[in-house]
Amino acid sequence: MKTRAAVAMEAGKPLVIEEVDLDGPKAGEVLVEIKATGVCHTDAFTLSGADPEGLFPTILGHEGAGVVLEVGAGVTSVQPGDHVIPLYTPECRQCEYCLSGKTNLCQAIRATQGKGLMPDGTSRFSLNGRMLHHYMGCSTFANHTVLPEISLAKIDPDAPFDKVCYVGCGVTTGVGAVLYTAHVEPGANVVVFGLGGIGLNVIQGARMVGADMIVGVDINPARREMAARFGMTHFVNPNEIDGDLVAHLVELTGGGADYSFECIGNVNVMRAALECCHKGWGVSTIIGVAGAGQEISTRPFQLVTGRKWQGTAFGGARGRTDVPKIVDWYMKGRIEIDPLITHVMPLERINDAFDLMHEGKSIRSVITF
Ligand code: NAD
Ligand code: DAO
Ligand code: ZN
Repeated sequence: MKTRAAVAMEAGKPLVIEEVDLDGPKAGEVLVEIKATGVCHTDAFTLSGADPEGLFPTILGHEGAGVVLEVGAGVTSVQPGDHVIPLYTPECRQCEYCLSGKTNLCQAIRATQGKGLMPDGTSRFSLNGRMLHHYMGCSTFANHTVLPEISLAKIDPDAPFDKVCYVGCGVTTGVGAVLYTAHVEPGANVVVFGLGGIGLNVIQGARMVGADMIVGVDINPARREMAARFGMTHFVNPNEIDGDLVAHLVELTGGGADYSFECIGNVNVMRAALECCHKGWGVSTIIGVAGAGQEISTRPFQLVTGRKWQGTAFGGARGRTDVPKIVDWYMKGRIEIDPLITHVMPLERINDAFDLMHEGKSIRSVITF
């Protein structure tokens, strides 16, 4: 079939809207009509050429929602008409990683997904006879895409596509980091570095579990209002305080954070996030993705004295199990999404969504088909 897609022909160039060819689903695969997709920093990171694993030409996008149109042989967990969210972290429920119960990093299709291919080692997309790579196993910047069955979460059919597409990455990453990775408990004090599309979801996750003090740290004062709406109790702009940021945060929290989250991708901030944690028990979770080749450092005594450093991918969420629950939380009003979607536009304007992101003017832009 033919479908409309925004194609990244090469790094550093704007996306081009094309009618591309899409082969139907093979065994274990599903054809999905994408109804809406968010535009995330990770798409921009890959498009910029800074992603060492970036492959071109490709169809980017990993934060979508849509409807199942057709299933390949052997598919049992979804059927035509089901509403779904594509998962860049699949959940096969059979691999060593899934069965461990200790991680959400299913490895069932890791090797081929990392090469921009379907599990059989081929691509379903092409343009004028030239193969196009899949992206993060999703390629949601296309009106139609093909995914493995294990990469689809079936969701409430009443959930609005143009809102819950954000659960495909940002919401789950932020809220999940609080619930599934850090296991923040009621009454805890929490410090969140970076109040963008991820950090604001960490804030609302912390509010949802009943955290006491929720401190937001950002150099952009414009982020203060939205963060307060999502549950932030104290705001710190590193450019407006006297002296050392870590000392300031330790004093503000009465000894240090029980939990801190780095939601920027800055290795210097990652260090501050660890070191503002409480001696003896503070846990710092890295969410931000740092540039290729960058390294983190601290004095080992920070760890010897009881602080813990960890990271999280997709908020530690097991996609097929947890994503439908997060959509239900939205439908029941336990979490908010609508105010975070600051811009909605058609596929033809997708390059504007990247511009708004780079200018810091959007939290999330959503493309509707
Ligand atoms: P964003 O640009 O929307 O937000 C970043 C925020 O950090 C902005 O508000 C900015 O003003 C602030 N900031 C920048 N430098 C700062 C500094 N030195 N001190 C304090 N604040 C500073 O980005 P986002 O979409 O929220 O993504 C955040 C990070 O999370 C990115 O690195 C992204 O790649 C990563 N990410 C990780 C996962 C995962 O699974 N681990 C998933 C999605 C995104
Ligand atoms: O299993 O080795 C692996 C890779 C898992 C990739 C997880 C993605 C990490 C977060 C990147 C940003 C996502 C938008
Ligand atoms: Zn698995």
